[in-house]
This record gives sequence, C-alpha cells and structure tokens, in this order.
Amino acid sequence: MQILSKDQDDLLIQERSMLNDLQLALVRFGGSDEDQETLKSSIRQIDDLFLLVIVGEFNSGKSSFINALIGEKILKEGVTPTTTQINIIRYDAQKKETVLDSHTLLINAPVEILKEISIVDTPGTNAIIREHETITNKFIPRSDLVLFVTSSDRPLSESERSFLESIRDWGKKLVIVLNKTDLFQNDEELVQVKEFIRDNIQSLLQITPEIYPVSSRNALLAKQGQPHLWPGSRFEALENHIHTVLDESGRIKLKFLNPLGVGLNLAGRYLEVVDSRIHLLNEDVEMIDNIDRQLLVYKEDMVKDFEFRMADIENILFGMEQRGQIFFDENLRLARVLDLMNKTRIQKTFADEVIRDVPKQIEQKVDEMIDWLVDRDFRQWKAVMDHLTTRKITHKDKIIGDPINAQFNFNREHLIETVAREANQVVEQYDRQGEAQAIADGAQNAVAASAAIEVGAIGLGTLITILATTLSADVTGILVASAVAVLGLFIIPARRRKANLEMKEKIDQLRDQLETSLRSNFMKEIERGLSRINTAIEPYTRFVRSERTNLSTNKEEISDLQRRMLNLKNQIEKW
Ligand SMILES: Nc1nc2c(ncn2[C@@H]2O[C@H](COP(=O)(O)OP(=O)(O)OP(=O)(O)O)[C@@H](O)[C@H]2O)c(=O)[nH]1
Ligand SMILES: [Mg+2]
Repeated sequence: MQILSKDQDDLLIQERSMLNDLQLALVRFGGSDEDQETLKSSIRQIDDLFLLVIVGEFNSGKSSFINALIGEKILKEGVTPTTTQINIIRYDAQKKETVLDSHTLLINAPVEILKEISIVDTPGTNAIIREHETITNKFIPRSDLVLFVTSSDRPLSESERSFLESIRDWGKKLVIVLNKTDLFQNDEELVQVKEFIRDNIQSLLQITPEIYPVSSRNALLAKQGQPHLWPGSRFEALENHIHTVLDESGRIKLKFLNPLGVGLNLAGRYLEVVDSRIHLLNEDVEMIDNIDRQLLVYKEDMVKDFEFRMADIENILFGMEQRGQIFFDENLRLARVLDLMNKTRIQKTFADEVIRDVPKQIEQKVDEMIDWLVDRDFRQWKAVMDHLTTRKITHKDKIIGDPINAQFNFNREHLIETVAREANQVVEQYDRQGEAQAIADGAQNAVAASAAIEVGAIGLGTLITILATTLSADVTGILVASAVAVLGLFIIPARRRKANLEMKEKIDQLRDQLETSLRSNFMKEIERGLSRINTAIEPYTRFVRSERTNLSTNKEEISDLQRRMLNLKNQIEKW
C-alpha cells in the first residue's frame, strides 16, 4: 500500500493490533488451526497487493472472463470442468508459470492492469468434484473483491447459492457477473434473468447486489481485432466499475475492511461457541447445586431421624426405671426382710422383673438405626448416579459438533463418564452388610470406651447386658446391705428412697453414655458418607467451576475486540 494519510496510518496500526489481539485470544481459547491460519493470512493480506478473486460454478466462464479482462487468452477454457487449481495471475515483465503447491499455480504476465491488482482464477463450484469447492473456499477469506460469475443459461444454480452465503459470511464485497449474454435472443430475456438474480440474492443474503451482464467471449474478440463486438459485450460498464472500486481510496478502504470482516466473522463465531459452552456449564452447575441441596436435606433428615430413634431408646430405659421403682416399692418392706437377705435371688428377681430384655431391645433399636443409615447412604449414591447419567444423556442431543469444541467436549464428557462410573461402581458393589457391620463395630466401640469396659469380641447387646448387670449388682447391693442393718420401721422408707435415687442416677448415666457415644458415632458416619460422595464428584465440580471462570474471561476479551472492530469498521465505512 502506498501513500496513506496520517489518520489512515493510525487506523491501520489500530486494526493490526486488534487483529493480533484476536489472534492471541483464539490461541488462548483453543481456536481451530484452520481459523488461526485464516486470520493470520488475513493479517498478512493487509500488506499484499489487491486481490481480485473470480468464483462461480464450473463452466460459467470465469477463465474466459479473466482472459477478456486481460485481453489475452492466458487461461484455458472448456465446456467440462477445466480449471482444477487456483491460478494466481500477477504482473511480471516476463511471461512464466510457477507451481506454488499442489493446488496453486502462479502465472506471470506483462499486462498493465496486473500492476495494480492480482487476479485469482478458481476451480468452479461443482456438485461432483467437491474438492474444487473446498480449494476455492479457502481462498475467499484472503480476497479483497469477489466477482461471482454466473452463466446466462443456468443463472444461480443450487451449488452457487450455498457458496454465496459463505462469501457473505466472510464479509466480502461481492459483484455479480452475468456471463454469456450473447446467448439471449433479446434484451427482454436479459432483463428477466437479471431480475431473477437480484430477487434471489435479495432473499438469500438480504443485500441488493450489483449485477453486470457481459459476454466475455465477445469482449475478448473485440479486444483482439473485432471492435464492433465491444458495445454488445457490455464489458465497458464492468471494467469501469472495477476501476472505480480500485481507485486509490476505494482500494484502501477495501483493504482495511476485508481483514476486519474476517476478524468480525471469527469473533462472532467464537462468541457463539463460548456462549454455548457457558450455557452447558451453567446447566452442569445447576445439577451440582441440585446434588448439594439434596445432600443438605439428606443430612438434616438424618439428624432429625436420629433424634426420633434415640428417643425410642430413652423410652426403653425409662420403662426400666419405672419397673425398678415398683420393684423397690414391693420388696423394700419389713415383711420381705428375710428375702432381701438372699443376694443371689434378689439379683435374679431384679434382672427378671426390671432389666428384662432391655439390652436386646436396645441392641435391636441400634441395629435398625444402622440399617436405616446404610440404606439412606446407598440411596444417596444412587441419586447422584442417576443425576450424572441423566446429564450424560441430555447432553448427547445438545452436542455442538464443531471441531473447535472437540477437545472441550471430550474433557467434559470424560469427567462425567469417570465420575458416573465411580458412582455406579459404588452402587453396584454396595455391601450393605459390610457397611452395617463397620458402623455397628464403631458404635459398640464408642459405647464401650465411654463406659471404660474392655470389649473384645462381644456385641452391643452383651455390652449393655454387662452394664445392666453392674447396675443391678450395685442397686441390689444396697438392698442386701440395708437388710442386714435393718433395725426398725423408720429406716426402710429412707433406704427405699436412696435405692430409687441411686437407680435413677445409674440409669441416667447409662443413657448418657449410650446417647453420647451413639450420637457422635452416627454423626461421624453421616459426615463420612457425605464426604465420600463429595469427593467422588469433586473433579467434575472443579472442572465446571474453573472452566466457567475461564470462559467468562474469554467472552469478555472477544466481545471487547468485537466491539472495537465494529467501531473501526464504522469509521472506515464513512470515508
Ligand atoms: N457463448 C458464450 N460462451 C462462453 C462465454 N464465456 C465463456 N464461454 C464458454 O463457456 C465454456 C466455459 O468457459 P470457461 O471459461 O472454461 O469456464 P470456467 O468458469 O472457467 O469453467 P471451470 O474452469 O471449469 O470452472 C467455454 O466453452 C467457453 O467458450 C460467453 O461470453 N459466451
Ligand atoms: Mg476455468
């Protein structure tokens, strides 16, 4: 690019820096190699010669059109798909051809117009040879002005329509060349076809295109010695248009706008990707919150339920206390003094009438409590697993098949998969008996420790039996002692009171021991169950939260660039 004003120079610096920033943003986000390459070559293009790219369906006359424009038949023409590679036509004093790569041929020719612009001939879009379309597609982002050649005998075929959309998406300026107008019988036909093209492009792209009808064949003939064919070829209007677009300011404007168009296209596309990921992760977070909430409710339920069950145990002990009182009322009487002397018998009666099967009842209650805890824990795991499985399935339909998302999708799915598999394994291999046994052992050890009893291999029931026996020995001990010391009526009521008090104290103590140790043990188990679940889903939770933070940074960065690029575009368009 030659002489730029100071302002233009500043804008160009801004534009380069924005596009470079976008490039970095794409690298950070993990944009596809192809998109990064496109952007890179678009940035390079700012400094390149103006590039006029000719596209259209095969056989529409692209090569013939370029020959006519140059005034010399330097490109091959033919009725079957003829051009099979990209031909870049550039100025050089010497006429020569150089193979650039398997898809690209450089043709140099000493033609005046090539001093201003480079022209690119492309293979025609074609339903049969798909590869041609791919090759051509890759060239679109690099172009400054696209001439779309369509033939008068089949204007705007199906393959041309989808192609037009992709040109528009890159933000390219588009001119339509309606070629082979010499095939029309009269002007009326031409006007009809022109209208047909205008209406279709209007509804397809929402733009009113500039359409130039020409006969490339006659134009070339005119330039090669048959000047009478020139007016009818209508070539002059098109050449004038190209020259106007290419005049200094127009060319600079397009030069500036083209890379911006590419940048805006990429920014828009990546913002969509970012948004779809954020949306997906938001749903993930919702699900995790859901699990968290459930776990909280679970814990509250467990604590409440524990209190109910503990109250049952207290009731059993309360019943025992009541029976004890009756026992003392009946036995601590003068008439029974002789019976009271028999220590073994009194202890047996106490055990039979007062203690009864209290140890067994308590053991049963604790067993039930354990089963209930194990069952709830199991069901909690199952709920988590169901959540993850559902998440996996719902996501399957929403997959964004874009290659840009491949890695992200893979990572995320892999995590859900792993966590779900782990939860699944817990559910499938859940050993209720083993879990229950472990909790029972814990509870029993806790009770034993609080009562300072050496346990060994006994069960909770036996343990409580031991406690109750100690209790009965202690309490009936008072009776025996008092019987020996009985001297009169006055002492017995006092003794009875003392025995009652002492029994109540002992039972309270037993209940406190049981409650404290069972409570701490059960709470510990509930917490342990919860933390196991939390640990299992933690990798997924962490992934979701950190990705979401990253994405919002990406989003901010790209939206900001988008805003700045749009701003610059508006400024340039006002020139
Ligand atoms: N009647 C008429 N025929 C033309 C005109 N321009 C080109 N043709 C013929 O149309 C056929 C295709 O022309 P090409 O220039 O090879 O078309 P193309 O678009 O380059 O085709 P591919 O390279 O295969 O994509 C040739 O037989 C040309 O002679 C024209 O203005 N009028
Ligand atoms: Mg061709």
